[in-house]
Amino acid sequence: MAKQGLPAEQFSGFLSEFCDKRVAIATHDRADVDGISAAFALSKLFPKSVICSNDELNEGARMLISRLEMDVKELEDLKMDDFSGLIVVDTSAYTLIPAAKGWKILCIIDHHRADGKDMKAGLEILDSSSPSSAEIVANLIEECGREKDISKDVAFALSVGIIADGARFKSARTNTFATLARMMEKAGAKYPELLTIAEPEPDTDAKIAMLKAMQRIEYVYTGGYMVATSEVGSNESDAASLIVEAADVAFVAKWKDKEKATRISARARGAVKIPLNEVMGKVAKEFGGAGGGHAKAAGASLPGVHTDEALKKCVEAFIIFTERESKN
Ligand SMILES: [Mn+2]
Repeated sequence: MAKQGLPAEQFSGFLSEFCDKRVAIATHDRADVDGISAAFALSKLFPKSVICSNDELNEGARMLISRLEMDVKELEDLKMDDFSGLIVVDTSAYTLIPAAKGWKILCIIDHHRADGKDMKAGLEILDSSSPSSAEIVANLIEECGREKDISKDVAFALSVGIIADGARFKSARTNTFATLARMMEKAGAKYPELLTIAEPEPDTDAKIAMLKAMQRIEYVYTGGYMVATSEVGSNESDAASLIVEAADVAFVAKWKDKEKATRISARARGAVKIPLNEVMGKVAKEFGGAGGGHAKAAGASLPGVHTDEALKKCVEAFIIFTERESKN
């Protein structure tokens, strides 16, 4: 049953109930620094906890884990019966963390929009106005009076998470800067140092993927927006972020041979009024896939659909939204 009260009060109650218990703390597959830093910070409040992720990590997450010598296990390798349950951070959708199926979900902390949400927990702290899960977790720990548990390392991790997930502060609010300043102070770290992990140098393959994405761009001007599409073999989200520096909206597709599905990464500039998470949700629904995310950064996984058809559908769905928007 959903608990009443302010998030920090609810979380305090949750802490006193579970701090002695063995809990697993997991983030989504293809973990990023936001998810990993939030899980790492929470793990300090639950001394018997285990941090989990699958081994497909992004580069920043890999760097953060090794720098702070985190012990990260595969959720699949844990014996469910040894634990009281699972805390999930930075997602609330089983499609992004399939290994969570069957687990008792004790708590969800997430900043994604609720479209793709199909997980339920006794305690759910969801704030889609927060640019990162790291910001939510930093504030929760402070508000429950557990600041002492924000060690130098935890503050370092949370700083990196806040910097990494906010699209270079495009989605920041006053609290983002205030929280980041407090965390950086505690971490004693300089911004350039944090940035090397928050935005790691792309490797050669990533650079090639991004350049190829630019060569393959097609674009259409519709509903007042410049909409670009492209296709890559990897780094689709990096490519989408890059393309949207010039276009208003970018849809970048990648065919995933293993899953026999097209993965779409969608990005929009700040002024775009169409929420891409809804566009992705609509496209995913048509193909029986999963889609969602944020208004300006969203994604979808479309089983059995080839990249060109998937991209065509993304643009069509986007146009439908612009037509609706112009009627309002
Ligand atoms: Mn996040």
